[in-house]
Amino acid sequence: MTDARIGIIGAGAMGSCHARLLASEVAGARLVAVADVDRGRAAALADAVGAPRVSDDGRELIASPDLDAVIIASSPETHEELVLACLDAGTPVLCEKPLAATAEAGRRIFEAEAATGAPLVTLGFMRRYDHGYVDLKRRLDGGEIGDPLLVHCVHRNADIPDSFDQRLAITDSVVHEVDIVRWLLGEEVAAVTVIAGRATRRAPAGVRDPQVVILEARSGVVVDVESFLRAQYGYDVRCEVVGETGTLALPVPASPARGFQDRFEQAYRDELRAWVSGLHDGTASGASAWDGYAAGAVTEACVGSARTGLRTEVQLEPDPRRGG
Ligand code: ISE
Repeated sequence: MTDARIGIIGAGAMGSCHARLLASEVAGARLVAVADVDRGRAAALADAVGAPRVSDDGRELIASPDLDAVIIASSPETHEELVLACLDAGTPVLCEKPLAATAEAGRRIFEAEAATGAPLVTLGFMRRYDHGYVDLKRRLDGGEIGDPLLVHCVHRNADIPDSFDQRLAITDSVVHEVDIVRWLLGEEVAAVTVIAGRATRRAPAGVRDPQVVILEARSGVVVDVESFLRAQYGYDVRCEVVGETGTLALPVPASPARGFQDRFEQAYRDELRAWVSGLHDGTASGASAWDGYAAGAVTEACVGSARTGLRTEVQLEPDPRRGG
């Protein structure tokens, strides 16, 4: 196959990150169109990376005949409609998280994809490509510490925009731990509890910052996630798995990263490379539509628990591919 022709919807931070990586660091793909509701922003990005076409309408981009695949990096409430349009067109799509605004919408996408008979949807959970996490999973799966018992996670951002609300704190940020823990442990989350204590003076109005999210996996493994959105000193992501006979942890860098694009640049690049290579050989890699739906069901339970203060069970439909 010649270069896969890619269109990007959303010319904000993540759309630009993907566009730049595609243009300079990913072989086998060519960016041919950029769409954004703000046409000027789409044009500026298209210009910067040499993409020939610009649109202010994501659906128009998906309908164009000269595309092999689409990246969706527009705002979360647009994801369901756009992913479904890609599925209608039979076009592979890499969608930034969340898969959809609600778990129910995620389920609809999963079902629509199953009806096409092809794994067309990939979710942008880039941490699955981070060398530290990949190594941790390899060693865990290799039995190095026996069965996992506990997982301790830390997810600190130096800062987040004032527009962040309590829901986004979970669905935009903690969702990464939800996915990576499901992936590391190879099992679903059964119940969650969200606890907020003393808030930083800098917490945006209405946001519980920092907070601790407890995830209980079906096997009984307990995961604690510290989410701190305005930690100020830098971007810091940690993970330690405690097993029967030892522990495994992500390497801790000598100094904290500036932000997530800096910390996870290698992961974003490898995620795109794997996706593009899958476009060529017809295989799927990375997080699937099911993973997007399952993560959405867990974050929905977290948002509920943060509101009620109660331990909340995750409402996840049985996975038809595994019978449960
Ligand atoms: C952002 O959207 C991300 O995906 C980052 O990885 C995360 O650290 C940040 O909290 C989110 O807002």
